Amino acid sequence: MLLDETKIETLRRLIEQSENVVVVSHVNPDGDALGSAMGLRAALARRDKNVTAMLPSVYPDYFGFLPAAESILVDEKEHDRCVETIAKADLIVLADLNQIKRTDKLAESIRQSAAPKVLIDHHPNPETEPMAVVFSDTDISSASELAYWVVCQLYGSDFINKSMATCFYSGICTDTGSFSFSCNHRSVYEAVGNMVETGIDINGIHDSIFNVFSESRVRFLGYCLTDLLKVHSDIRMAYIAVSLDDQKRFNLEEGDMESIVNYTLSMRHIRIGVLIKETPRGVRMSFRSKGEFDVNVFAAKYFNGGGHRRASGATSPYDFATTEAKLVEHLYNELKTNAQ
Ligand SMILES: [Mn+2]
Repeated sequence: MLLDETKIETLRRLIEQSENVVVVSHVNPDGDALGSAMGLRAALARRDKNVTAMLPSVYPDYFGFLPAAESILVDEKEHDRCVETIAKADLIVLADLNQIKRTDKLAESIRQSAAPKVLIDHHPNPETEPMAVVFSDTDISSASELAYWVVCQLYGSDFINKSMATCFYSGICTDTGSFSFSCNHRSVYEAVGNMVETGIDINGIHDSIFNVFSESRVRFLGYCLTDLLKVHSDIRMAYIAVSLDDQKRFNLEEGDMESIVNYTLSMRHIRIGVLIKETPRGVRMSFRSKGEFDVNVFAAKYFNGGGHRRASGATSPYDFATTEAKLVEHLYNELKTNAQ
């Protein structure tokens, strides 16, 4: 993959002129948030930068296997330290996010900082105004893949070591659902092919990310599918709504619900799947589509959400019960003309 050489040269100069770099990703970080941020962190560290990886909120425990994961600064745990680190930064790299507001409570410090800002992302409508350089590609598998290609073009593929590749690969395999969507491009396999040559442990990475459930998490899945799953075959939609009480009953941990929405799409006739999750900070929604229905447009129109065409999310403006009712009502309104 060849990126715009002018942008690469600008980024190269910004990196060479900088000393203290902050790499930050989005709130409720997923594998791609961690993979892209930590891979870039490793690359900048190898360029002898004083680099700090930062996240607005805690990440799932099982990503602790990523190289240098223990060094990540988490804003919801150490807000003052994060603010101080941003204030000292002379370069800020934003990975896997399209809008600064996705850094939640870090957004204000980031906006106030005079440091040049670099965006590396694959979501639609990137915020360009305060950025010195923007690398944005909505067709690419993941921010991690894009970050990989940026580093490759900056310093050559030999510069990529096992630590960087472990991070980038983790982001790619999570954001593509283990290479089942958003990966219909040669570039992602080329990138992975190069990463394999650094000696990464593909088997081990998949084990660390996907085979990490507790017994109660597996039983919770059974409960979701047996008791909570609602199927609306006439509009080819299915959803699961999980209350806080349900989560307490099964002792769920951070990240335990990430992949549950995907089960809704595993039914042959279902085209749209939704997970509604009650949290102490509001009602979270995850949308998935395997048809022509753009869930990011729907999420934005009715629930202040956004994301990708086939995978998007929102924090609902309504309470738990109302969110469920509104979801069904709005989907019927949008889809009734196509109902079969
Ligand atoms: Mn991503």
